[in-house]
Parts: sequence; C-alpha cells; structure tokens
Amino acid sequence: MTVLSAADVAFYRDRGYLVVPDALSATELETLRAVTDEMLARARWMTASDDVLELDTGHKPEAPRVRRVKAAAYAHPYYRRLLSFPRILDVLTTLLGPSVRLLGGKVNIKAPRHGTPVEWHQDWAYYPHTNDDLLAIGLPLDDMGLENAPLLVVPGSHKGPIYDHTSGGFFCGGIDRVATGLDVSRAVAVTAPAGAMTVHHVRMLHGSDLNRSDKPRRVLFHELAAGDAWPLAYPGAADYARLKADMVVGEPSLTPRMVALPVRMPLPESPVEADTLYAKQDYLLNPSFARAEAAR
Ligand SMILES: O=C(O)CCC(=O)C(=O)O
Repeated sequence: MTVLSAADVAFYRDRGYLVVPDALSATELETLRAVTDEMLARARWMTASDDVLELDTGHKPEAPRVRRVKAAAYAHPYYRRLLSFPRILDVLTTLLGPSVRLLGGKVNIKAPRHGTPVEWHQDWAYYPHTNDDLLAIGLPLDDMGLENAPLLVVPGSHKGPIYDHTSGGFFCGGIDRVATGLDVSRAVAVTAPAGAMTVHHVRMLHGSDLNRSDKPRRVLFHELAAGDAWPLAYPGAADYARLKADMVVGEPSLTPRMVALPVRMPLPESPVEADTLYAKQDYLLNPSFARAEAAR
C-alpha cells in the first residue's frame, strides 16, 4: 500500500506538515468517538484531574469540562490499536522508515467557547532524540475548521532553530514571545475533516488558540519516532523493555542514528509539579494566546 504520493512526501519534508484524507473509515471514526465519550463520561463524578483525565478550567461535575485524555495509548486499547490500521501504518513507515516507536499521545479537547490554548512550542523541546525522524499525527474527532481552533503551524520551521522553552528560569514547554522575539506571522491553519489525519514534524513550531466557536474540537494526537532515534532526555532513555513494548512496528535499534541537530534539554524542571503541557504552560510569563473568560 502507498497512501502518500511522492509529492505528499516532498511537501512534508519541505514544509513539515501534511493532511492525509480518509485516514479512518466511517465506522472507525464512530468507534473513536464512542470510546472517547465513554472515557469522558467519568468526568461527571470528578472534582480534580487524575492520571487519565485532565480537567479544564471552569469544570464542574454538573457541567464537566475535560481538556485532555492523558497517555491515550494506555488509557484505552483502541487508541493504540488504530496505529496498526493499514492506512495509518503505511503513512508512518513511509515517513519514518520500517521501524516505528510510539512515544506518547493524548486526546486534546477544546470545548465550545472555551478550550485552553496550546502555546507555541516545538515537541522537540520536550523530547530531544539522537535524530529528528519523529512526528505527531492528529486524528480529529470533529471537523477541524478555521472557526474551532485548528492546529497552527509555521511551515518550514522544522528546519530552523530550537527555541528556548523556559520561562522564569524553568522549562515550561512554551515559547515566551517577548523573551524570544517569536515571529509566527507566516503561520497557517491545518484544517482537516473528522476522519482525516494531520502530521507535523517534531521540530515544527505549532500551537492553537482557544475555541471561539460553538463547535467542539477534539483531536487524538500520537507522537512517534523512527526505531533508531533514541531519547536524549528522560523518561525512556535506557529503558529497553519500555522502548520495546512501545514499538508499533519493527525493533528498537541498538545503534542509534546520530545526527548533528540543534538541541536544548527540557530543564531545569519546574519546582511545582506540572505533568502535562497545559499545566507546564501555565508558567509561561508572556503567552501568545488569550484565555477564555471562564479561565481567568
Ligand atoms: O491541540 C492542539 O492544537 C495542539 C496539541 C499539541 O501541540 C500538544 O498537545 O503537544
């Protein structure tokens, strides 16, 4: 099977992102939605985030608001299983090579007229590796249009520098627009219908706004690496059993492919525990996106 044309691959290599139509069948999409509804139903009894669900600002048990299903592949087997669907696997092996390892994933949920923004960042800042054959795929559960806070990317930025993701002296997983002089004037919106798949390179500058529309925006993201890309930062470095268990296809290589690339380690760690991107980015001194009214 070859889902991607040579032009698609050239586009991805040059611009750092891609939209793949019809990644999921209608039935697969329905299952993905049903699984997610089932995961989120529990929020009605929750007053604080736990290891699986991260509550959003303004959450009340009677009006639940969840912004993330954490560690998606471990939260529900279907989230992991869809990585082996032929169309998805074919895209992964075309872009990453014959062995592919899962790094992590989540379902990011932006409630209508709400939804915590994702500040500009590069995934590479969170998990630098020995080479940068890493990417994230996004599977929108809802049509992701201009109105409901689509993923924003800066084409070509995956070939540029790695930005400082610290603020106030600590790694906060977001880029301080004042301190770094961040310029995102060339950003484009990655719109995609439900059932399609987005792809963005690990060094891509990306983020997303709050959701100003009446429609939800839910996207399952999985992060993946070539089997010969070894993590430079914990967690995961040197945990062979974990690396092996996380292979989507092929074996982890014991001879990491080393490429000279710009790297910054995700340190120093914040003294306040912040286990997700949103929690870390709360410490960003100069955010780029406004927060929803209820979040203030
Ligand atoms: O939800 C989004 O729009 C972006 C997600 C993202 O970049 C992340 O969670 O790392």
